[in-house]
Amino acid sequence: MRITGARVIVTAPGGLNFLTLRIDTDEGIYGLGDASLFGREMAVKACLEDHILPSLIGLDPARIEDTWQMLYRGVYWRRGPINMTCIAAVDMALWDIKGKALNTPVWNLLGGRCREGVMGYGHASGRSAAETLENAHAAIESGYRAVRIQSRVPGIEDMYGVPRSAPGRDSIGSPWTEPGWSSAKYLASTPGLLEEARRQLGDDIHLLHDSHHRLTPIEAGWLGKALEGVRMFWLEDATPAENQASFRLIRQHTTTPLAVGEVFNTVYDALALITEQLIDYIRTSAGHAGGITGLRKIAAVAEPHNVRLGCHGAIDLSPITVAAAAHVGISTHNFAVVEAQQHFTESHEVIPHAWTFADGYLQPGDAPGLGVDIDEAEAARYPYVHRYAPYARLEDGTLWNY
Ligand code: KDG
Ligand code: MG
Repeated sequence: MRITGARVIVTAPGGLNFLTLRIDTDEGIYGLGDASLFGREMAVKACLEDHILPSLIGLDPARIEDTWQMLYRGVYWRRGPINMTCIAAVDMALWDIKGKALNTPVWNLLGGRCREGVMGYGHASGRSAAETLENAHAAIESGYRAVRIQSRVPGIEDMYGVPRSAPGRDSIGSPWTEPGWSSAKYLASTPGLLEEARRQLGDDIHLLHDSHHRLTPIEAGWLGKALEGVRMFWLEDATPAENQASFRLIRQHTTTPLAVGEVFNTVYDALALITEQLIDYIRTSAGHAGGITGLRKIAAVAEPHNVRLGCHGAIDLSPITVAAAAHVGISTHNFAVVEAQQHFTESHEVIPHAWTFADGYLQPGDAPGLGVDIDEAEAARYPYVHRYAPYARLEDGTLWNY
């Protein structure tokens, strides 16, 4: 079999941009991969179209590892979100082709099932603690066993992870600003929120929380310590991790489990975090960390260090990345959980899939390959939109981590 063509399909169902790579072969089998990268979509498209896709024509699609290494080692410029998202898309499409060619789901090629389902965590958020907890009860009633709890901090109008003050306000067109971040206010209210969540939701529900890079390492240590009585499943992205040593400081101060890595692209971004056991969960997704092959390399390093995978799965990652997480998750021993934020209805219509999510668990399905497709007529109904994450600023106007 040979690769005969490859192209990128851009669509924004529900207003979120998805880039889908389709690789065609001379045997009529095609594979799909997710190349979505929120806020930098067109850079990925250009990198694929101008630099990567021409080099794939004529290659044997069965040589997944060799192609991965060609695109990683072979190009001299390694790592980085744009490059690794491109590699991810190619890699997923090649696994999809291999599964279809062998008429078996990708999870079967990865070693077969090692669990009955992949636990997914839902989101519960609100502009008050009461609203957040009401939504958490609803998430549990809908079947979730694990829930991420985020509530607006009193005194901060707009912040990550909670409904906005003015629903019409959006990040379409140009970046917008979320002013007034205060770590002091956040630290004053967050332990109480999670204590109340534990009290109301009981001991059987896994509780998660995302600090979204807002804290300094010592503040993160304080928060982790304050949350110890809650027995969190994890505290996510407590501080930025470019400097992996930051997590040594947090670890010295708390036994609250730590998760990080949705912005990481390779195992090297997390090597010290994993080998020194500074974290408990690595959050890299197939979509942003070199595909199924990239994720497997991370899982292999993490396993002997008791670090488990807890993949990023926000709705700006397409249902194809969810499929990859389902196939890796069902077949990888140290896979713990996947973020299972529910996609818009339009996203499911544009990218139909064999995976299902019910009673808190993701199932990859039995379709050959990744079990995903793209309806190009539907996709064409949702043209690309310029869209960005907001800029966070402190109360004095200083730019802060988003
Ligand atoms: O594009 C960035 C989002 O996917 C990210 O901000 C969401 O932090 C996030 C999460 O945990 O889902
Ligand atoms: Mg996050």
